[in-house]
Amino acid sequence: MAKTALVTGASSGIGRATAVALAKQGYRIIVAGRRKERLEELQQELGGTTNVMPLLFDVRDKEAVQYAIASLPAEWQQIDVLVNNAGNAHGLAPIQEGSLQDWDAMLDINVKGLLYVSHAVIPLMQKQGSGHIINIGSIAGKEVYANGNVYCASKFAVDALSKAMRIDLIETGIKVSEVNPGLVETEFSEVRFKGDKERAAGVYQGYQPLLAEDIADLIAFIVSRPAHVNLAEVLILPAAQASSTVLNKKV
Ligand code: NDP
Ligand code: 8X3
Repeated sequence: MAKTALVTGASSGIGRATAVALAKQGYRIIVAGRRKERLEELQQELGGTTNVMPLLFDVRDKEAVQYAIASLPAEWQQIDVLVNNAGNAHGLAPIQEGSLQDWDAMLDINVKGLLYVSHAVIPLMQKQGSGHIINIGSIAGKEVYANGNVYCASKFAVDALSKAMRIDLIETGIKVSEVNPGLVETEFSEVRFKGDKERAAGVYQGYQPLLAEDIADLIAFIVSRPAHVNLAEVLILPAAQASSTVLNKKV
């Protein structure tokens, strides 16, 4: 039977590209997100390649997460790969000017959402004695930058949780990897700047940012290693980026 991957945040950016890359590797894919039409469109697109199951839930809603995973047909409950990708930055402001709503969104989605999905999927992986969890962290979880405060904190939490999961799950047969991208051109900045497309586009001008497909290729590589190998943590940057704040931008 084909292996199954569950990708959260599959309606856009890195998650969408990851679903496509894993489908090409022969995985059946559970594509999760809130935007139904986007997920159904992806299901159509991949229909000729593999079986795709759209799964609608908001990762902030623990009951909805639990219910969605529990209601999967039995043959889809053997989840071999979980890509904990759903997440975003909301706002970019000094801590003294931060919005409580933005802070709640980032901590609830990026940290608690990742925990809720993991809590629902880990027992299924434990039952089968194998699995691979890929958490999408960020360079923002390695280095804090000006005005990044709570987004950075949420990604530092993903870093801590990835290390902690690797330790706690060591005897279960479940591998845990963490992928930490630098600047990737997706809808990320549009969400961060609340729909301001011009400001968002400016983030990626003057250099070649990473593409969502670059991260997807890496994830496909990580899950295709032999059983005894775990690429535990990878930092992946555009060639023009040296750190969170050092960017060779020609504008
Ligand atoms: P996008 O905005 O393109 O995609 C974000 C995805 O997350 C969407 O599919 C969205 O789906 C989903 N999502 C957001 N909120 C929720 C929610 N409450 N419940 C369920 N799903 C949700 O951004 P990226 O692809 O860039 O981001 C993916 C991950 O990569 C994030 O964790 C981000 O922090 C991380 N990252 C991004 C970088 C970048 O430069 N772009 C760099 C480093 C890390 P929907 O709206 O349909 O629910
Ligand atoms: C996304 C990359 O540098 O915008 O995590 O925080 S950055």
